[in-house]
Amino acid sequence: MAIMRAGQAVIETLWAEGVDHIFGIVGTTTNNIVTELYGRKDIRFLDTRHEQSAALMAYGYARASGKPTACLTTSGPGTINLLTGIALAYKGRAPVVVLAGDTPRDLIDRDGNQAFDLLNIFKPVTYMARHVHKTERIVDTLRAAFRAAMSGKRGPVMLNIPRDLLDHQTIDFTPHAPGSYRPTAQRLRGDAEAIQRAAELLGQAQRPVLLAGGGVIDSEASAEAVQLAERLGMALIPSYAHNDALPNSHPLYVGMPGWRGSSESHDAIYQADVLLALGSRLSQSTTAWNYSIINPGTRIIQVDIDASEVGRNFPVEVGIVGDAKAVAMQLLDALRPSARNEAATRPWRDQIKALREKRLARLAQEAELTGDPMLPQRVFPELRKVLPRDCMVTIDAGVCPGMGYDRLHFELPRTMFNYAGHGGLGMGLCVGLGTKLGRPDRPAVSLQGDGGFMYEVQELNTAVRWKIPHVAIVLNNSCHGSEKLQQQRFWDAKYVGVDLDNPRFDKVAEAFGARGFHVTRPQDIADTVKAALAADAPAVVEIPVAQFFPQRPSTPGQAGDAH
Ligand SMILES: Cc1ncc(C[n+]2csc(CCOP(=O)(O)OP(=O)(O)O)c2C)c(N)n1
Ligand SMILES: [Mg+2]
Repeated sequence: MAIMRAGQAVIETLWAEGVDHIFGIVGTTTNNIVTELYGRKDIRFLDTRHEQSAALMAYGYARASGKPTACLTTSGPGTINLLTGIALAYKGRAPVVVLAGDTPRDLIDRDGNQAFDLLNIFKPVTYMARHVHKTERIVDTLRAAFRAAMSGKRGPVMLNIPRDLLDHQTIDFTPHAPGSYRPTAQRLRGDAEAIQRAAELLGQAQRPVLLAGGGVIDSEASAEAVQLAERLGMALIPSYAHNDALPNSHPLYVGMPGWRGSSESHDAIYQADVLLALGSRLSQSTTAWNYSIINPGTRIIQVDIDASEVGRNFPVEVGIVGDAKAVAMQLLDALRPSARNEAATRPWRDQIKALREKRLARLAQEAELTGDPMLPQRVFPELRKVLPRDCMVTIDAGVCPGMGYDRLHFELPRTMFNYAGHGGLGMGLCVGLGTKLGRPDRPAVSLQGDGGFMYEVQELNTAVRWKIPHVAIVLNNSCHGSEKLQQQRFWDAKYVGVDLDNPRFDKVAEAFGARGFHVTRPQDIADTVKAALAADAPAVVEIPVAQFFPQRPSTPGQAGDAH
């Protein structure tokens, strides 16, 4: 036990959780915490130029590192500005702890300056939103917040702390390791009987598919997923935007399904007699929530850490509540006696191989595309050449960045990041910067359109001040392309609100003190991106691309057709 300033106790509690970055912007209500970081190197206040950016960076940090992180913002608008990024953390299951400094208690509920009902604003996008009422309760409420953020399905939480509880107050602080107030070993095993039934079903399957969801990434189950697939001859398919759950170079890997996914993966899923959805909620983006991708005759085994997701979107043959890795290991054990031999799985393995090769050939053909400005598809064969194996890639909303879902290859978990069913345009740059802070040992790029890039362009200043080596690749078609294409196809080309007039992004980067690159020829993309990565500094690579191109027919009501 030690008597210390209340703000210092907050920092020590965060530090015990391994938090080494706190994202935000200062305000009078939070100086009582932020000044405690004076002179500290082990835990830093990463000051952004907008609170939305702070929340987006925290999201990228938490997803890339697998660790919890924190935002610190002032009362009213300072905290409200976090909302979009916290909503992303909610959808993307990222443990971000929001500390909101509030007005003093005797000013609350009197319509005072910067006073809002923040709890009710944040409740729908957090797992826990709470007021602290007493100085002595700050530390245990903060520990409860970490418990909510880190247990089971992970996600953001929010604490509202009236400033008078912290200003020049002291606390009798006792340090505790996180394991003493929340479960830190979370290997929830599946029910033994359900595992047995699942193993029997898989053991007899003729055309099994393993659909690896976000739970495979969170529980680090990629190796077990691959072992299962190899044992049974299953097609390896990630759920939407979780391509990094599986090594894409594996011979059983087909491709990603869903709205921006590969038709070959749809072929494999539709043919499946048994689908093992491992750590997947069978989301709208992955499955369209109809039987256009999943065959009504397919028998589904669904594994999820959250019981409320099991059987929620599709009827299941076997539902298993459990940690993806633990359940995959149980299945491997249970399968041992009944595993099918190589010869029995050969015909399906051959089909998987053919589908895989078809997709790779389709993608390779795009290297032949011509046009000036180049078609956005033409960028991707070049990116595949140059992005390092461990490179973290953040994909923003927009039609051109979205081409990356099918076209980029991923090998390692926690290398692919996106808007995670939140759908917010403009997250690319800041989430990308956050990933680099969370995993400084890996290269980081973001992929965005001109529309998305301008949402958060001021954070180039943060990247320069904090020396964050990150490459923002901007596919510039001078329009909100995704919407322009919609207006062209479905609204008689009545263009409203879609055409953009941009500055040169490489020049903008230079004005901020970052490195700027501008590439117009496909053959120069690889070298330029390589140079930008080698610069070891914040960099922007602008690539002008065409507005229009032939599109795949889309079915009304297909997955993700809202944007
Ligand atoms: C916050 C938010 N506002 C608006 C949208 C709708 N929206 C989706 S994509 C898009 C255009 C994106 O333009 P750009 O970033 O240039 O990418 P492009 O489609 O041109 O490749 C818009 C406006 C959205 N998804 N999120
Ligand atoms: Mg655009």
